[in-house]
Amino acid sequence: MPSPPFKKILIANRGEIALRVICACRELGIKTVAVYSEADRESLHVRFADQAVCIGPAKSTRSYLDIPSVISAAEITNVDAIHPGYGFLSENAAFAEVCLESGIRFIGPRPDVIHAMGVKERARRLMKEAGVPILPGSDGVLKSAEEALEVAGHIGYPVIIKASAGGGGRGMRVVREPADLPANFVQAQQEADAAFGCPDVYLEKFITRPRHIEFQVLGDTHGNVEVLGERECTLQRRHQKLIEESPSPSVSADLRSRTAETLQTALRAVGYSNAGTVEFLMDEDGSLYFIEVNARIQVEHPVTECVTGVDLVKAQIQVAAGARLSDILPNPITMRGHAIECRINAENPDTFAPSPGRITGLNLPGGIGIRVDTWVYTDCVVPPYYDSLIAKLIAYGRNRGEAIDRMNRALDMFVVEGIHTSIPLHRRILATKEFLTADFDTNFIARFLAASRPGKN
Ligand code: MV4
Repeated sequence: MPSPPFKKILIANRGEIALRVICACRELGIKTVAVYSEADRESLHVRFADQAVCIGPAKSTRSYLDIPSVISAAEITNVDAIHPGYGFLSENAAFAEVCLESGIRFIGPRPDVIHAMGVKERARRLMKEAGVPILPGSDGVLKSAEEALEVAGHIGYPVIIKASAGGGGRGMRVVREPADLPANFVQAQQEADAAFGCPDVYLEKFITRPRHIEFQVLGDTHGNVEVLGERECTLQRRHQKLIEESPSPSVSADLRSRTAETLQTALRAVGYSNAGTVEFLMDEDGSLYFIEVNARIQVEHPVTECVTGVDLVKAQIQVAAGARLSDILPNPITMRGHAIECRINAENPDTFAPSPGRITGLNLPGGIGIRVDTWVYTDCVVPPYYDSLIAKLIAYGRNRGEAIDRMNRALDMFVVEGIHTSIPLHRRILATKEFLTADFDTNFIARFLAASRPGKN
């Protein structure tokens, strides 16, 4: 093996993504340090890391989100780099800055780029300047309700007001007529200030029945950016994705290559390095419009790995250590086959209430075309303090039909006893004609649940 890019990496996360990073490190010959809260003492990421440091109590603000605790653990164990995973500190520019100041490589974009992408209105302007299509809307932050009325009058209703510091569906308000705009504008500002400590809001044309499509990007520290196709992430409930796939059934080869080319130029211009995701909405005409950039590895990255053959986490580590994309990626990057991911959550499939507790029986499916990224095992305890994701079930095949067949049989053979999971919900969704024909928009899950509620049907 060539000499490893780093000697030792700390993983500032928990759950399946912490294990996913450990897998990449082991293949690269890199030692690992796990950090864990008191609730995660028995976790597999603790067991499979070379070293582990307890960084605080169960509550994440006092453990996984506590910057001084994470940095202390990194200094005590003398790591070269920190992988933040997703969530927690992954898009915290101040954390990335502290890492660098402490002489620890942060496995992600530069702090200034993380910060720029986190200011949604600024990311929107940057992408527009770089030639990426955006929705009609305000040119930056709205200064007053009067300005909001003028812009909305110009572009036409409905419009959506978004918090510049928001993202992922937080801090948004749909306005359907001018009479409702002034009050919503003020409330949106107040909510944004309360939630994010910043009252800035901007406005866009509201797409009523969008599809959510995101492009995977990867940049190195030498100014090169590559695009690794897209993912279809339309199937969500309350901004929580349920099922993702790659390629998107609604993106043509032509739209894919044109979008990839535009993104490559745009992200080079902003100096983007490491893994990232560029989110778009697709309107009913099939046009894509930029909405935001996520400056991290995402939960659903495995579907891209399945169809491109690229280990994205390994690539993140390699580019953070200074590798050139031309030395680590296939040329050209191609997409082959089809992959689908079901997020298996510890929750009641009818009420969506969290279902923490002990897993008393477990069978993980396997076999050809199946990948399971998980952190659970028989007799483990799912704590109530964190997100409810217990496993990602990924099925891939030569085409979408084969991937669906494999997903169905893997869901049937996936057994979790002792807690409730979303497995039954996935089986119902996969049986719909809308899923089979990929004829859906972001409102589909809500419509499906309303139509199939117990009592109805
Ligand atoms: C929108 C929109 C319609 N029009 N923007 C939600 C998540 C955040 N990233 C952006 N979101 C939306 N932005 C305009 N101009 C509808 C949504 C939206 C949504 C987007 C993707 C997936 C699911 C969604 C559910 C509700 C609303």
